[in-house]
Amino acid sequence: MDRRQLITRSGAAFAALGSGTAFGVLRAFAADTVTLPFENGERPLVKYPQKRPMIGLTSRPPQLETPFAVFDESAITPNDAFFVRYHLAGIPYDIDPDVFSVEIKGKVDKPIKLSLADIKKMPAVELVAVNQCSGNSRGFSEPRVAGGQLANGAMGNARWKGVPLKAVLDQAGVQAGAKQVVFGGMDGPVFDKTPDFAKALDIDHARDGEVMLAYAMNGADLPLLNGFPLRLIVPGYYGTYWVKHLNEITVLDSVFDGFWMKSAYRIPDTECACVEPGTSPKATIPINKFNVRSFITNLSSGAKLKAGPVLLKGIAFDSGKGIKDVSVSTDGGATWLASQLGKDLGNYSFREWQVSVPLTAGPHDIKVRATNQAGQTQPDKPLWNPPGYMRNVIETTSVTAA
Ligand SMILES: Nc1nc2c(c(=O)[nH]1)N[C@H]1C(S)=C(S)[C@@H](COP(=O)(O)O)O[C@H]1N2
Ligand SMILES: [Mo]
Repeated sequence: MDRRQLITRSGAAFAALGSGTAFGVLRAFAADTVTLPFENGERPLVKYPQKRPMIGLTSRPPQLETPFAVFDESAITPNDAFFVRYHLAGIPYDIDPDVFSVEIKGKVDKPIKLSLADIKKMPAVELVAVNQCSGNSRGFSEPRVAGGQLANGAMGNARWKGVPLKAVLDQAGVQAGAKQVVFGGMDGPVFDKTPDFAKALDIDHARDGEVMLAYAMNGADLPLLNGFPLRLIVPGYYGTYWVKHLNEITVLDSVFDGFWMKSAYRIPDTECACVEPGTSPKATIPINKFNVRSFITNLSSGAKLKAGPVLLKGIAFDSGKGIKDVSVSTDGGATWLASQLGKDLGNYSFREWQVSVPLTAGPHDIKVRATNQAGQTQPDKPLWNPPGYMRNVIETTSVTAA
């Protein structure tokens, strides 16, 4: 099968998703369910083209969470297990990569349209980086908040290949006075009145050489549901900026005031991006960089273990300062033991860690806490904000050894 046939085929599979019957059949295959550890946490395991069974949050549009066990398999999240987040139901299921182009316009000397082939001819760059949804772990918010009730699977780490956004902007020639760059994708609203999804970055950020237009992920084309054939990669920033099916780049001489910047994806304008639980912030700013997080991946709460040495392993990440230390506690946080960090895949990547701890007989609250090169770490108590963004409390895994 050549590439064209393959695309057409997967296009057909996706087109079928749009029709009631085929969709019903697919749903009927979702025999298995999982229960996430919060109220109303029952979820079907659903199967989409190019994906293994994933935790289904919504079906129109598809929103899929990665089963957490995947994070124990490797520091790189496989394409078929990478989470999926969409806002609008009009997803471009049938994209022809030979016809696709991205337009660069607005405050530029020379508006241009680049085909995928044009982009692939440019010098390529590669970067391993975590993509995490702002609302990852939102389901644990207390008091509970509106929005997708996600556990910890709305994140993933991949090796992205593409071209620097800067190189593309330079081709068009950004004019003096440019303030922001707006990114639009091919998906859109269907019947709903929700405004089209568009995100903006400040011009200096857009030209930092790190923000990238990616056409490949872990050595393969992007899966359709992860933005085929081209998406934005904004290292260290929440996934909301990582616009998929990217076909419009507009340079503005003003601050973009679209709904998804002005009204949505905003955090309290406070040091912790948090407010007193249940209250509203006085002022808000657009969500931006990741805070520090760490997880144990090889044990889950409720596990029964043999007393004696137990190997703990997991992952940590931050916004790109780099992980300096990951420590664990087996006594609920009274004492901490440093772990050994695994292979360094770059500052924007998941960093693996592991450590053997002696577990005495009885119950243990095992905690993990990461610190980055800037000295930033994780809070003991969850920080709260109304949209349930940026959860990064020190995670606790409760096990019993006998
Ligand atoms: N075109 C488009 N791009 C998008 C979105 C979207 O709805 N449409 N959602 C954003 C959000 S909020 C997240 S968290 C990431 C998720 O990327 P993924 O679906 O590849 O995991 O895509 C971002 N890019
Ligand atoms: Mo997101």
